[in-house]
This record gives sequence, C-alpha cells and structure tokens, in this order.
Amino acid sequence: MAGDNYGVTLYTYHGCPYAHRVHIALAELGVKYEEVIIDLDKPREQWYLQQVNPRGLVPALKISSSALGGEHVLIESEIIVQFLADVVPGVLAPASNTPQGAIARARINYFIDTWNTKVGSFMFNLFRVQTDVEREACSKEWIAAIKKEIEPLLSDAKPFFGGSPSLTLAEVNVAPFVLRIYALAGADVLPKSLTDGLDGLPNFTKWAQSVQQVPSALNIWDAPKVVERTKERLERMKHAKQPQAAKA
Ligand SMILES: N[C@@H](CCC(=O)N[C@@H](CS)C(=O)NCC(=O)O)C(=O)O
Repeated sequence: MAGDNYGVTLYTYHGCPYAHRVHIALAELGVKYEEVIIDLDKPREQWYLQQVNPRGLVPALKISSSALGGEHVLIESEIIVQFLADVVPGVLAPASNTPQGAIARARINYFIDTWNTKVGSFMFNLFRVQTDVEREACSKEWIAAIKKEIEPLLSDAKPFFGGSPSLTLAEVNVAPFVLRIYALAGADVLPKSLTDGLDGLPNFTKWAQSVQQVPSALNIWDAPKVVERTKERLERMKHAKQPQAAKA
C-alpha cells in the first residue's frame, strides 16, 4: 500500500474505542492519513451524514486510489480494520488464499467474535449497575467469562495471538478495551476486584501486559482523559435514571 497512490482520511474521535481500532491498524501498517476529528458532543452535521456515514458514528474511513477504482467510504470499525489487513496482507494477518492463511484468519476471527459476544458487554453492564453488591457480582462474572472463553485462546500467545511476535488483527480489535479495563480499574471507575481477578489468569495477564505496551496502541491513547470522560458519562447516566426512579 505504501508504494501505491492512496489517499486516506479517517473520521475519528480520540476517546472512541472503535475509532481507536482503526488508528492502531493504520499505525501498524505505516499508512499515512489525514484525520478529521468529529465532535461527538454536537449533533452530526449534514455533510457527515450525507457524504460519510449516514449512521452518524465514528470511525469512518475514506480511501481513494485508481487501484480501487476511485473513492470508497468504509464504516464500522471491524470492517475497516479487516479491509486494511486484507489490502496489506501479511502484517496484521496472513492472506486467506492459502489453507494455512485461511485457518489462521479463522482463528483470529474466532477470538474477535469471542471477545465481542462473550466478554465485551460486561464493561457496559458494569457501567449500569446500581449497588456495590451488583458491581462485585458483575466483576466476578466478567473474570469468569474471560477465564472460560479467552484464557484458553491465548495459550500460545508469544506475546501476541497465535504465537505472533507482532500485533495481529486480534489485538487491533481488542486492545482499546484492554487499555480501558486497566485504566478504569486503576482509577476505581471499574472495580479493583476486576484487575485483581484477572491477575490470576496467566495467559491473559501476560498478553494484556504486552498489548498495553505497543506503541501503535498508545499513539492516541489518553488514559486520564478517558477516565474523566467515563466518570462524566456515568454521572450523566446516574442523573438520567433518577427522575425515572422518582416517577415509579
Ligand atoms: N459498531 C460501530 C460502533 C461505533 C460507535 O459506537 N461510535 C460511537 C463513539 S465510540 C459514536 O460515534 N457515537 C455517536 C455519538 O455519540 O453521537 C463500530 O464498530 O464502528
């Protein structure tokens, strides 16, 4: 891709974990791009909804080149990073047009699917709990889910997924959430019991430590800001709930 004449624009917001995935992939692939920051505190402007993403979300990636037959806008972070891994095969994942490449891609996709469907939603559940008892119960359930679903998939991580010495598509998708788990638990926004419990999972802990040190994952990462924004969001959620409780 570097040698071809590509124009790449990323529509992003630095606090968004989904946009973070795309920043990581572009950095790992050494792709130069223009960045357009979308202010999520304001309603999306018409040009964004009409020309970029009718869903109004970030991230979105505009890419143009004669090799692609012109200009394309891609939306949905998983699809964008998958596209980037495909267009520069062999860096984040092998090309899938050999049996070995296809099986490696299937394993990576299974890991991503497992995170998304079995583990990822606990963070949002924890944001919604009302009492300390519920908070601790949810934290325990999350640790148990990571132990059952993720720990075995990382048995050959070295230090990255599937024995890879460099970041893979698996980490591109999950690193933004790993960084948030440790930063938010460190600031007591998520329960400390969560990271204490995760410390008892050797594969996950070793892998998560490596993930948190990768320069491409740290480029736009601003832990204090994410902590502050999350606290503000939780406050807003708390206040939004109160009138409903009073009505009931
Ligand atoms: N499934 C989407 C999720 C993207 C998403 O939820 N982005 C949030 C920011 S993290 C957003 O744009 N929200 C719009 C808003 O807050 O108005 C993806 O993976 O790209």
